[in-house]
Amino acid sequence: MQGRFITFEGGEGVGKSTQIRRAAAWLEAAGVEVVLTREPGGTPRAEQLRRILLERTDEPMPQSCELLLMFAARASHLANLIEPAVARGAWVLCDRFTDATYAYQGGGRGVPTAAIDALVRIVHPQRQPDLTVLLDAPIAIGMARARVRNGTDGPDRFESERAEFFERVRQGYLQRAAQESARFRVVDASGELEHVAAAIRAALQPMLVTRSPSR
Ligand code: Z5A
Repeated sequence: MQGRFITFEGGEGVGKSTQIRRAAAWLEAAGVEVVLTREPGGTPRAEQLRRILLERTDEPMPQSCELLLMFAARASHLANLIEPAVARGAWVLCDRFTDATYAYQGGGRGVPTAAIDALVRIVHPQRQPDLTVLLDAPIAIGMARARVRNGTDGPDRFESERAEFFERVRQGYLQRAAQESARFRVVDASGELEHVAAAIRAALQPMLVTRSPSR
């Protein structure tokens, strides 16, 4: 089978992790080899970098440090997990990828798009997702869901940001989706879990129909 690289994106607590697991189970039931992964993270080294990126410490993290660590984790993830899996014909479902950098570091923090473009040219000039599912909902919904999920665990470094930050992130994602509309499917994530899952299956279905055996 032809390998695929499918990314799931969206703001804080919107339901990506929940929905990506459901999508994986649905594709596996259809006979697809699925590799489920996430960013930042996905391999031992990239997970170490994730811990550094998310932990709250007294040492402020400069924007450039955050940006470069995201791409350092991504480089390791691509080389050691994503590329080999796609090459052997698996469908890689990834919870966040470079669109998150454009939305969070670009839209949220104000890093110039040209700087992110430059790192894309270094780290994955040839690799783009085949499909990106953007789960979109008003930020109040995602933040409320994240609060319920976190329970007594405190927020991580990103979750501690203010509402205006997440609004800029949301707009950053919607702008990316408008610019690259052939690759994106924007799914309204504000509804019930099963409703959202059905919309995601509808977005994936055409790829399942057109998948071709590899030689
Ligand atoms: N980040 C970045 O800045 N730049 C980058 O390049 C990358 C990442 C790759 C970690 O990501 C942080 O890294 C992230 C951006 C930054 N920070 N933030 N914010 P993450 O993906 O691990 O963190 P996250 O955004 O907080 O996502 P999450 O914790 O994985 O949330 P989620 O996956 O979108 O939601 P969930 O865990 O599936 O669902 C949350 C709760 O809502 C849970 O209890 C569900 O049962 C419930 N839920 C889900 N769907 C529904 C519906 N439809 N109705 C009701 N309840 C629901």
